[in-house]
Amino acid sequence: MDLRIDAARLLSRLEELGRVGATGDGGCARLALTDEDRQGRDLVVTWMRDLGLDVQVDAIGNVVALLEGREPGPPVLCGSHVDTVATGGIYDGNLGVLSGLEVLETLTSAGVVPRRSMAVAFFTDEEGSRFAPDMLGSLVYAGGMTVEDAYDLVAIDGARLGDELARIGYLGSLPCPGLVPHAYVELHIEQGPVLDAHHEVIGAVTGVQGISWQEVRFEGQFNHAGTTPMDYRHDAGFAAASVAVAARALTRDLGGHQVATVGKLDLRPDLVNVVAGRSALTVDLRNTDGAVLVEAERAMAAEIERIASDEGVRVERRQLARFDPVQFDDRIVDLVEKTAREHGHSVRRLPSGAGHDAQMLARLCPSGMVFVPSVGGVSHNPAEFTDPVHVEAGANVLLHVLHRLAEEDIVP
Ligand code: HGY
Ligand code: MN
Ligand code: MN
Repeated sequence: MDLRIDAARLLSRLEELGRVGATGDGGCARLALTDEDRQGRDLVVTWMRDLGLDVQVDAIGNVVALLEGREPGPPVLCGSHVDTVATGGIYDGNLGVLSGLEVLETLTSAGVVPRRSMAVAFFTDEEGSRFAPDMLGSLVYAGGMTVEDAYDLVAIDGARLGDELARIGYLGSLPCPGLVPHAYVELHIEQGPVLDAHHEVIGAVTGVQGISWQEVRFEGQFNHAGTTPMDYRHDAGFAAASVAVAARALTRDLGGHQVATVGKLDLRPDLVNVVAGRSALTVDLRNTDGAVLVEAERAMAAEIERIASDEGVRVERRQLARFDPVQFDDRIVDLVEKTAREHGHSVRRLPSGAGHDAQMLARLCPSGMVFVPSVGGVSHNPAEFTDPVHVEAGANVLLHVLHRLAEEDIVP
């Protein structure tokens, strides 16, 4: 049967969900567990319920919507996330959730009852921007963190995760860790430049690079910007800026896939004529090679200590997230590549530079991802864009990969 998704329906839902938390520049902001996140969740749950899916919420707010299969047993699961960063586009995460919903709607409309149950999920706080670490909901789903520990996480705005989950009405009853799926496949935009630069349509994602997030706090001495001679200063602002420069230099020294980002930087009192007595910043280090990532962390720690000592400021570091590189299941990667080719699409194998819920599901079951191109490699930016033709291609590849997994005989 030549099943094909309804591209117009999918694209229209992407636009509609993108209007929730709209930032007025084509993007949207739905930080985890904010009112905007709740509105986005509610809209997607309404679509899930309208389709007649069995919708359940677990103890960390993950939502799983199930289409019953002909036979009992663990479902084939797909999904992603609907929370966004503050400068979010309309595709990051949303594409995977809405395409999964579209797959189930396509099967239902065609009167197809899959052999195995199939389900689409959205996971809580994938971005980790408000509550670190990222991929939090899928981490708890996979048993990588207890629900109790997750509830006590504190946001960058001071809120407690458990309180926010209850406040938005998504403190569910389904226990965590969650049900082990038969397999998990996630459709996502690449968020990088590779497919777009090579004019390829589908990415058969081989894995996810390692991620290390830390918060660095310096404490020096508030002082007068005019009267304090330079050799009297203990400038926490200079120390913070020096870490950003050192992080960039580290990527040049290590080369290869090493990336480093200082995304948050806060000076106190943040006034033009006061030497900053306190500063706080985040350092995001990533590498596809686990050993090099460890080397990057070691070198960064040494540089931070040197900077603090040279400036005569105190320093404290706190790990916010730490995930080793993940390799996806060869069988799933092969299936994505094969299915893409059968549909006449150019396809490339590549690792993911971004973190994804799939890297947590890979702890439980055979998992993989389908990428579609991000124009110009731009993401976490309102200008994030994927050609509608590629959206349709990715969702159709997802449909056929999931359906094959639902019908296959072998139990991995
Ligand atoms: O940070 C990431 O890679 C993802 O967007 N959470
Ligand atoms: Mn994402
Ligand atoms: Mn993201």
